[in-house]
Amino acid sequence: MRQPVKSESIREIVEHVVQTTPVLDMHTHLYSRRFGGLLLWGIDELLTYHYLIAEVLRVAPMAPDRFWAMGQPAQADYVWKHLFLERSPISEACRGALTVLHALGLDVGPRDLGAIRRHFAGLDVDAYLDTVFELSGVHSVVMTNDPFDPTERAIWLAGEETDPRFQAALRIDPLLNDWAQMPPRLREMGCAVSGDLGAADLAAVRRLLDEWIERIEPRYLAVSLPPTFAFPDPGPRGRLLKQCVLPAAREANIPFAMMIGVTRGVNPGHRLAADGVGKADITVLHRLCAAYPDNRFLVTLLSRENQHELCVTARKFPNLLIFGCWWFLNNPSLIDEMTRQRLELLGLSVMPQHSDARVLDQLIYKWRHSRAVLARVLADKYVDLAATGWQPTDAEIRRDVGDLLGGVFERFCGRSIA
Ligand code: HDL
Ligand code: ZN
Repeated sequence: MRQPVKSESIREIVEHVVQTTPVLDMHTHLYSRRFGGLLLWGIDELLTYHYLIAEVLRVAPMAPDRFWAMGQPAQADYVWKHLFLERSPISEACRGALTVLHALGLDVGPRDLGAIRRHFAGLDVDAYLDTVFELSGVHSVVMTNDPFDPTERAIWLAGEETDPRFQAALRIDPLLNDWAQMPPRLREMGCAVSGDLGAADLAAVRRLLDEWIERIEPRYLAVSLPPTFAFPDPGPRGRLLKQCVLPAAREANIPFAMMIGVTRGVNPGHRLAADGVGKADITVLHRLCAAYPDNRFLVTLLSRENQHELCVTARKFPNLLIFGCWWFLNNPSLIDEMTRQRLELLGLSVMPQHSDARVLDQLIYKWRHSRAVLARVLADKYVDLAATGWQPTDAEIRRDVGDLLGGVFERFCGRSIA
């Protein structure tokens, strides 16, 4: 007769496995070293993360334009003063910066930003890159690659990716969200379009997508979309999706990732921190997943109010994989709520989290904070399981956690996992 495993030991096993299983981080804004200055890292980038800029502009007396007119070190000083010294840094984004510093072995007790800056000034970025991947337990990240950005485009055209820790994703927001501005930008890329989106334009855009899929070998195509996203849609977005994007993804055998619910620029003066959130129409996913059964869709929705219906929709469509606690949802209270809901409705056929890291160092805090919540939720579920007499073995827990931290994504993308 197998001895029942005590719930405490289940919790210990789950905690250890979640903390030590390497992660594939399926959506970030990080760049490998070949992208030079596009890779952001260090204390001043951490402190001027747009999440913190939104928070400091709420509490400090400076007008946004004056804030933006300051240099980055002065902006970081301002954030440190108003969000860390003059009030306790208890928000998730503030705590995150401190988690990074603590993990690096720095004593934040003295609250000495000068000493922290001197530590970072002495770092070699290549060695620091290795340190961050090691401390965060991430084995590889998927970048957000924008071929419509001339700076990034030039780097892709100059050579190949050599760091296997960085995988590509082909991000096509300008194409789908700003067609009116695209013809001159496309012509600069050798994609001769008139703008009328007739057959010739659509064929040219399709060729461009195929060209960039071949060049960067993306894990998926991706776009962020407003809450008002509709499909079918007689406008440019609907026609480009139907005639170019979905066929290109299908023939390249890669998923299409839709990140829906962002209202861009609700307060333009906040610039990168200007975006808001809105509830999307879940029936769009019903129609897309049903109409394109040979396409695979990765979806994350930005509104908390969309989450339950998104789980139910995923139960209906095996070609839909939901992922992450995106942006304004990437907070312990909401990660807990969403992860419980997902495991209860979808079992292990979900990707609970991505980091969305924009600054390299953030991998450390975003994954430490998320692993803590995931371990707690998963342990509860295994304890519930054990109460039925079904004792989860160590090997089963390792298998499951490996799936949740990358394996499910790998299989969904059609790649066997090693
Ligand atoms: O569109 C996106 O991929 C978002 O993640 C935005 O980049 C956003 O600014 C962000 O960084 N959220 O975490
Ligand atoms: Zn993102």
